[in-house]
Amino acid sequence: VAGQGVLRIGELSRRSGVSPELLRAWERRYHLLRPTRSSGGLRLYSLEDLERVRAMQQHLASGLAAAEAAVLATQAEGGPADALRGAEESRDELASALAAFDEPRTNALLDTLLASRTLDWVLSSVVLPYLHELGRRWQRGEASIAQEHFATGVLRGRLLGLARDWSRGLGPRVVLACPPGEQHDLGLIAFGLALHSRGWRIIYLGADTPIDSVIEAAEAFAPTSVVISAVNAEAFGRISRELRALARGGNVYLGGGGAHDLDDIGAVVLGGDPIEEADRLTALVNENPR
Ligand code: B12
Repeated sequence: VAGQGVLRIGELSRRSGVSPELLRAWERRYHLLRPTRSSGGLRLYSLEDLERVRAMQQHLASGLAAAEAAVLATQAEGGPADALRGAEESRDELASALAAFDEPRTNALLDTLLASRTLDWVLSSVVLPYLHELGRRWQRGEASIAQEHFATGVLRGRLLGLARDWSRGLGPRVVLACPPGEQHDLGLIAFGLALHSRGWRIIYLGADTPIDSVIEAAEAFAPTSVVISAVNAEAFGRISRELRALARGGNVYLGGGGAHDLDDIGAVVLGGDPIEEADRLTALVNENPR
């Protein structure tokens, strides 16, 4: 149920990466949070509260003062029905603009969405579902290779635009890469963006990275985590020996469609979508800071 309290302050803090003290300050100063009370008088926060905290973090990261960021974070919200309609309409509009090779219309739509919604929402409600649907249409022969290449090119460019300076900050560092031969990096980019909005610093090596280069980066940057992603399990299989050695460090994670049946490697599989796994990795690291 929308607005219903389900999270205690500690859980809200873990999921957002914001300390309980700061959350309470935002609640007091800006009414950013609207907790309900449990029968025992405990404050309970809703998923909408979590959304507002994320919006606040994104506006702060883009350089706004806290008071301004709070105004935007509390305004951007629509009711749940609105949000649903917005998502479907936005996906349809994105699909039709891209199918028509209309880059300006695509960019204008994305500009509007990014100005009024959180990045998490735009990724998980519009861009990622659109890419899934594009993949299905492509497999059924309903989208041409030209349309698919055009669409993924435009979206990849936009996502990397949002990624500018994502290596900056003070949070935990993560190295992101696809294994040798793997070109599919859109999921990994979305994951990097979701992590960055949760405070992480991103060292992005991207598609088709030699495993030796991943190892070198892990040595050079001493990242909190290393995440490797592939659509195909064979891409992991080909480098299983090196991965197993790397995973002895205890901080290696595998994501994407190919991240299954990899028990012998000793890495943690991030089997969900990029946004929920960004939450999970953030929570794991907050529980066990290295
Ligand atoms: C876009 C695309 C391309 C683009 C990639 C652009 C880019 N920079 O990423 C280009 C044109 C380069 C391409 C090339 C090829 N592709 Co292609 N491609 C696709 C397509 C249409 C969409 C993939 C995508 O980005 N989806 C969006 C992501 C986010 O969704 P997802 O992959 O389903 O991932 C889910 C989860 O796994 C998770 N996730 C994904 N990544 C990550 C990362 C992390 C860290 C986490 C936590 C989670 C996570 O999130 C998603 C759920 O929300 C799919 C079709 C499909 N059905 O998926 C084919 C598809 C993946 N491609 C395929 C193939 C075969 C190829 C080619 C071999 C085609 C060819 N003959 O040239 C080449 C090979 C390239 C290579 N060597 O890697 C096959 C793969 C089959 C397989 N399992 O092996 C697919 C499934 C199409 C098909 N049915 O044939 N492709």
